[in-house]
Amino acid sequence: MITLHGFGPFFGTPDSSPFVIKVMMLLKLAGVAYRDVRGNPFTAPRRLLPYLKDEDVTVADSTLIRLHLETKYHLDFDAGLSAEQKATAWAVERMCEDHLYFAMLDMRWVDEANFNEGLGRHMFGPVPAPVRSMVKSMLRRMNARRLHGHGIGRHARSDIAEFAIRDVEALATILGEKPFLMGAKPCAADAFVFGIVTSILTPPLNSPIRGAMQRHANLVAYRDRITSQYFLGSRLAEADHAGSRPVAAVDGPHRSQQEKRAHPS
Ligand SMILES: N[C@@H](CCC(=O)N[C@@H](CS)C(=O)NCC(=O)O)C(=O)O
Repeated sequence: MITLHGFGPFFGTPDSSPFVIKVMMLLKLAGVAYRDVRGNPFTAPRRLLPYLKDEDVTVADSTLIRLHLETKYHLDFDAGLSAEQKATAWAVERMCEDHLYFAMLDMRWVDEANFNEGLGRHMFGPVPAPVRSMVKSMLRRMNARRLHGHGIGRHARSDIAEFAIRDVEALATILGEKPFLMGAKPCAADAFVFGIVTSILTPPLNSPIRGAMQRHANLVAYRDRITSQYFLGSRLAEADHAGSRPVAAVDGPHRSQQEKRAHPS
C-alpha cells in the first residue's frame, strides 16, 4: 500500500501543507488506497514534504507524485479537458504553487501574531519542550530565508498581500459558478487549488489575503464542496496525529473499470 508522508491535520484542514493536501486529493481522485504518516522534512529525500513510498519506489514532490500516479496507474487527471483548458489549469496551478503559496508562508510563518496563534501553538507538540522555542525560531528563520530567496519576502507585508489578493481575484474569476476549476469534474489543478484555498480560509489567522478569499462566496463554496465530497468521513480532519492512519480510498472518476480491477483499492 502507498504510504504518504505529511505533517498531519491542522485547524480542521487535512494537513498543514497544501502540497500534502494536493497529494491526498490526487490519491482520492485516482481511487488508490493509501495510508498517511507523520513525516520528517529533515530526513525527507528533498528535505520537503510530501513524499510517498509506493512499493519499492520513493517519490518526492507533489507534481512528480502526480506523474508517478498517472504513469503507474494509467490515469489522466485532466481527461476530457481541451488543450486550452489543460494549459489554463496548469497556469492556475503554477500561480498558486509558485506565488500564492509563498504569500501564505509569509502570513503563517513570518507574521509573528499569526505564527504564535497558529503553527507556533499547534505544530510543535512533538518537539521536546527544552528545545521547542529554539526549533520554532530556527524554522521561522528558514522560512523567512526561503521567502527572501524567492523574492516575495523582500517586499512589505502589505505589498505581498496586494499581490496575493490579485491571485485570489483571478482564482475566483476563473472558477466562476463552476463546481470545479475546469467544469463539472475535478482536474489535477483542483488538488493544489483546494489545498491552498482551504489552507488560507480555514485556520482563523488574520490576514487581508484570508479576508479577500472570504469575500468570494464561490471560493468558500468550493472549499466546502471538496471537503464534504472528498475529505469528510476519512478521519483526516481529526486532531489525532499519532501514528499512521489508514485512509479509505474514494473511487475516482478517472479510472476505468478495467483499471480498477487491475489495481483494486
Ligand atoms: N515543490 C514541493 C514543495 C513542497 C513544500 O514546499 N513543502 C513544505 C511544506 S508546505 C515543506 O516541507 N517545508 C519544510 C521545510 O521547509 O523544512 C512539492 O510540490 O511537493
